[in-house]
Amino acid sequence: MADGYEFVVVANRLPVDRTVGDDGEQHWTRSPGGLVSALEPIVRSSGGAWVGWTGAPDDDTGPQEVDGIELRPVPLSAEDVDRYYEGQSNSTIWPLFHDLVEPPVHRRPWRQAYDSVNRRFAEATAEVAAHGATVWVHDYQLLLVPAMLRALRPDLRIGFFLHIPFPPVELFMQLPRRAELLRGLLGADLVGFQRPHAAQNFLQLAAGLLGLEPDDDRVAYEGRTVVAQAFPISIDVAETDRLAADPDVQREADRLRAELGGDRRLLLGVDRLDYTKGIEQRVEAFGELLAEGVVSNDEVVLVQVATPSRMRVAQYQQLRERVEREVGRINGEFGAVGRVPVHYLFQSRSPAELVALYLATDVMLVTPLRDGMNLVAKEFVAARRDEQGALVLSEFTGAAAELDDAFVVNPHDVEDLKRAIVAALDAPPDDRAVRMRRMRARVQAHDVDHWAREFLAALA
Ligand code: ADQ
Repeated sequence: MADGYEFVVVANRLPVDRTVGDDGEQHWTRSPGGLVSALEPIVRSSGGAWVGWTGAPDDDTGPQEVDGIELRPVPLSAEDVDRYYEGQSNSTIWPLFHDLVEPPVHRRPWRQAYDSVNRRFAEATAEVAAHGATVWVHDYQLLLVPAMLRALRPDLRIGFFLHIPFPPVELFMQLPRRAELLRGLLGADLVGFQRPHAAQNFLQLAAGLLGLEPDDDRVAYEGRTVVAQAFPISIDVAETDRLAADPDVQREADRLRAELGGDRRLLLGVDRLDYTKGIEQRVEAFGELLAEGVVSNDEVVLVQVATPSRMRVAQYQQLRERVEREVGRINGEFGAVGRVPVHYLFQSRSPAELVALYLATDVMLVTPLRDGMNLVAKEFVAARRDEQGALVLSEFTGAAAELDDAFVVNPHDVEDLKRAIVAALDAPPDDRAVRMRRMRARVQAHDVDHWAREFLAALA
């Protein structure tokens, strides 16, 4: 298209996964996940393009159209992946923006790679966007892109959405070249966050670091107005509901329950294996409840499904080892032949399999130490058409602001975790149903499509 695209999404990853067919040819299929399913129809109907990395290092795949979306791959070398992605994005910015749950690592070559990859994303976007087009940039890997893109293309309308928390001023101030990162974001017309508190942190930082003068939810910067607001993300509720209503999925839920010991109550955790998700603290709390005899291996079972994630980063390998050791210890101490208290799956599961697990569950444990939103909590609620099942939810997730009918917990406090698990197990069915009904009403009224439209309306 000679004149470019009217709507461009820019994200670290393209919305497709590569598969190799029986014919040996490579094909691209849409990645699962709410973000892709929400944005895809908007990108397609507006004649849009998506700029991102294919996910494979040293991949020279050229531009191509998949399902009506123009894909513009930004190639990354193995060194870029190492420095920009695993380094600056996932070992510096990720832990710092999550309250220093792990110590961030600072390396100058990582920052240089982050700059140069962000510049390539901005250049690729400047090439494909039509005059006056709307561009939506996503997440912490691309904090510098809005300003770089504006310098190249002042005609564009630029939105940015941060999927993870935005830290308080005193934490952000620890970042080397903090003013440059902040100026990167200020290149956008609209900066969206999961929570109002994050938007306030951002505006306070603009005041403290650059001496700008915010007025309510906006700030004047270089002759423009930058608006900072919260747009809590959600899930594809209709798709989760469809799966939950599917007789095959329901049969699988029944099978899982029987397999785990039909009379045992099921506790479930589903997360990427990430130190922000509070998996260790959750397993530790369960271990203490067993040790104290508050629950027994005959009554309760914990299933923890943890998707492998960022396994080349040392902190993630160490977390994996700690979790596996603790699970082994608990099963060794409290298990019996053919019956263990913790089933730990270091695996990714299909959406249908996850929904079957959600349906089989008595108490869902979503206990991150810090999380921008947490979609698992919303998926669990959307799946429970039977209005049963209880949700234990960390107050440090974005989701807790919306789902305050959950059993809300401070996951840093193992005693509080234990209290919440027991309260959720002991809650009478009608109390659980009242809580679940309220949470379902909230999630149903705010699905991911609603989120995308609100953001784009504010940007327009
Ligand atoms: P994540 O940190 O990845 O997302 P989350 O919001 O929970 O966290 O989303 C995880 C997704 O992966 C969910 O859709 C879940 O179903 C899926 N998933 C988890 N474990 C899985 C498994 N074992 N197998 C298969 N799928 C699994 C980041 C931010 C969040 C924010 C989202 C969206 O950290 O705070 O909610 O982006 O903005």
